[in-house]
Amino acid sequence: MTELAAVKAALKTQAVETPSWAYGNSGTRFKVFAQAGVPRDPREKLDDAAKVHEFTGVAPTVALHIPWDKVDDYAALAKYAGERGVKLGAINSNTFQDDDYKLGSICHPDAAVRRKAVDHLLECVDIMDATGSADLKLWFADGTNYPGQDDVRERQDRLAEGLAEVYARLGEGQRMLLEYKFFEPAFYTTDVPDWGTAYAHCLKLGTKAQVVVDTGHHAPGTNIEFIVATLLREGKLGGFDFNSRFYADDDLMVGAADPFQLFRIMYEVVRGGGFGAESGVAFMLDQCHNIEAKIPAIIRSVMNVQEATAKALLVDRGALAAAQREGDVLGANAVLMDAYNTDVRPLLREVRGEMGLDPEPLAAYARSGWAEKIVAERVGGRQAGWGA
Ligand code: LRH
Ligand code: MN
Ligand code: MN
Repeated sequence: MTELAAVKAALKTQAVETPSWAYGNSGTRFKVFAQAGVPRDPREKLDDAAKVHEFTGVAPTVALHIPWDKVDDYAALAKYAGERGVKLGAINSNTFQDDDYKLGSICHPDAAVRRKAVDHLLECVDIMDATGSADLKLWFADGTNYPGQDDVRERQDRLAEGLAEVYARLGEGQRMLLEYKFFEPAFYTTDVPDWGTAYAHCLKLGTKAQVVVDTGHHAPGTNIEFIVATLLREGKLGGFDFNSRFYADDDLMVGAADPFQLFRIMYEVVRGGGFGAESGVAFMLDQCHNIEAKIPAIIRSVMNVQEATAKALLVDRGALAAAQREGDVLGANAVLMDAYNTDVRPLLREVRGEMGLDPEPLAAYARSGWAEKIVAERVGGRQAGWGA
């Protein structure tokens, strides 16, 4: 195989998971601008996700958020997805929207609230059994707002205890992916604020516990690709929640704010053996499309990930290693920048053609009439999450 053929073959195996909540209405705490035609239930979210996969060919799974995607029969929901050519992916837990969670969930000072939170996580594993999902994605809004509010160390003990109970419930082939976030909604301490804390808990738990890097969950200026390289080296990178940010957890389209950062991350992924199904690294989007059309925005996001991946795969690793060995600072940098500055759009058009797809997913989606159909048929779309 020529090198280009190998790059194309790798791109055809790419899988980007889209989040059910990105298909619903969303907004800021100031206003949700409702869009016509948004899904009214989990099945309609899957219908839309199936369209993203149909036109991109690389978005075969859909993440659920419980209880936002609560249904009576999860096996039936998985079957419904399969009939549309997609599968259910990670099950995302939700321990942040009940009044009981004001002081936290799994780290709450009251054992009864901790019990409720852990029971929810166990229920999520039951759902994984029914859907065939491999990953339980955990994000905790737990933290404190004021110094002295709670015992920070004890909160870590409570976290470890709750996680251990859920870990013990995981079945064969199931994993727990722990997401960190440096602040929000808590403003003084957060119980899982960074990759180090997540890593320490996952290391204690065992091989089925891994860390998720949500690209929007770091302080400005954080070198995310270094974190990626380190976690991969330690065998603890479970996956990504991709999105982009200018300020905080903006949840904008991945690759929109800083495509160069996305490239640098994907280069470390490729370099560290994190690309490809056997690596176990899950590539998921975690975004909200507050003002832009949702399905095209998700298609665009998937394409942005593809472009960054193609550039990362095009890095001349041999030339880079040689320049690095020689201490050729500018030469090494130039090898990386050459790949980044390559226009990979023609290559991706070819890849899509070879996959039997339209080379231009956005144009093909626009021509398909799906947007008009859902606006006509779906009246009363709901907000992502709360009540959806
Ligand atoms: C938290 C988060 C987490 C949630 C999702 C809706 O900010 O990134 O992944 O589950 O947003
Ligand atoms: Mn996330
Ligand atoms: Mn987030």
